[in-house]
Amino acid sequence: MEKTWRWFGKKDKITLPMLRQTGVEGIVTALHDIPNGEIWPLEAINDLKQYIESHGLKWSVVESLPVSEAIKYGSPERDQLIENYKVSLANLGKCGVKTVCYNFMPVIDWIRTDLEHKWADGTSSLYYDSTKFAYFDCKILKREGAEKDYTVEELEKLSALDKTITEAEKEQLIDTVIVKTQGFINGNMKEGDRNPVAGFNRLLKLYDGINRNRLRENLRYFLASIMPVCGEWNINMCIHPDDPPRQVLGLPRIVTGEEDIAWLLNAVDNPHNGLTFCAGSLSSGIHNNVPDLAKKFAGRTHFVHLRSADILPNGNFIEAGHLEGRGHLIEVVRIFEKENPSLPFRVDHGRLMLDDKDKGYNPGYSFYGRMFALAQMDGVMATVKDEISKNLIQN
Ligand code: DNO
Repeated sequence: MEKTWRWFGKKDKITLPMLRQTGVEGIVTALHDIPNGEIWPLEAINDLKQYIESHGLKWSVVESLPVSEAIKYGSPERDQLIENYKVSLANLGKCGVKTVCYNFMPVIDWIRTDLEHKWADGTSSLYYDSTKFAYFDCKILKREGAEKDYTVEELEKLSALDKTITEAEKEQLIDTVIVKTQGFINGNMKEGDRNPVAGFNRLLKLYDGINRNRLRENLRYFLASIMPVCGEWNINMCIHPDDPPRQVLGLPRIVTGEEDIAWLLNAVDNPHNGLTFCAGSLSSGIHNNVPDLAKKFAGRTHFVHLRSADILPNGNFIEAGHLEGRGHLIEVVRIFEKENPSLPFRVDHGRLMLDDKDKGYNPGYSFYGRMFALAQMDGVMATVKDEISKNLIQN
């Protein structure tokens, strides 16, 4: 598979010359300065593409061309926003950038409650603590009726936390869930927002009355509208699974596992409607067997995220090492190398290690940690290629 790396543009402290030294072949990026819903101009796409190429790399994947909330909840402005999206796609197609990752998660993208969960060796990983998240929902957002989404046991743990949590810890939880994880990825939230909780609650309100079926229909509508442009420019759309893959904060999530993925690929049965196979997101759902899903959906996968999670007995999950956990990445690499060796993959989320923290990289997007994981995956890939050349892999 093609080795790619998520790079946040010219402002990223991890530069393209640094990436060249790690053996990266392709870049995954976006026009991060353009607000959600606005057209990506041809010149801006071309500029960035040339900049990447001037460093001996190529722009392999767009992650993400964000889908505006109005398209997700389906208000009348959606048609204009979809028209804009189509123009951006055509502009990308004209520039030869043909793989586009996006997601259809309402309001909030990936969810973590701790950015620096320590391992004994001094490195740290991202972490999801279900009690802290329930606390965020019931006591910080104070979402109406939230308590009914939790079990008695979960509510007891939440009350216990309420007795010990400090104001500073509350602030940190808000900063982690709303600002730090979303800010650099999802145009809804920005660093420096004065009152993130109020802004977040305003966004949640927009989804009153939107259930799973409505959200599915809105996704179908969006995909059916853009497919002709994707066909004309040979663009592969690849939806990112929900992270974690379950309903949260009373919001429906519709890319959580096998049944959802099968639904979405059939709902718009066009090879340009495909999947970002994020082994990490899928592995944080206890219902998912990641290698099985890879086998089932390899033919419609256009982009792969290699990372892995472990679910703990108390329901929390931690980002495991890339050779560990429920992602079973060795097996996943075997499946994709056989099915489509030209697929781009990126290692996703590395640990914080060495002086990653001092450099102030984005959560999960460390340099040394990701480079370490890339080396691991590179080794796996070389082994798998060798197995394939010797016909050692059985179907
Ligand atoms: C988190 C990422 C996601 C993903 C977007 C794709 O690190 O995997 O934020 O990039 O959801 O649209």
